[in-house]
Amino acid sequence: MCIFCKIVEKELPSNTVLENEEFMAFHDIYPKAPIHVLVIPKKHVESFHEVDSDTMAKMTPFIQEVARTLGVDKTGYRLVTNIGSDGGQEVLHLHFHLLGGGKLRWDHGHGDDPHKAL
Ligand code: DGP
Repeated sequence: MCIFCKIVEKELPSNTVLENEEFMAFHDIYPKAPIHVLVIPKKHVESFHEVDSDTMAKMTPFIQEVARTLGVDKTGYRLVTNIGSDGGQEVLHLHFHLLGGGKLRWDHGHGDDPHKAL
């Protein structure tokens, strides 16, 4: 069972923000922003590339509700999902990183050179 499935099953603890029958949102253990929450479907889906459109259609309002719960819906936030090896995905269970709590940097320190992203 993957680490996020264990969180869903409460075999591992998590600092949960919001949960319903199908989705869960909890604070990232290694936050990269003042607010860094992971939003996942409870059923195991490896990544965004495998998710079906019905799940995504239901996940969208859930993520919006998470943003409202965190109080970032008016100020803004960033939603990121890493996919596969080149995308930097470490946990192979679909998750959206919801980042916020202040004005986030976007240049990642590499200015205008796209190759410096590698
Ligand atoms: P990614 O690299 O996109 O697969 O991001 C995985 C994230 O999951 C990373 O930011 C750290 C977080 N993470 C890993 N293990 C745990 C855990 O056991 N609990 C929580 N809350 N977050 C975890």
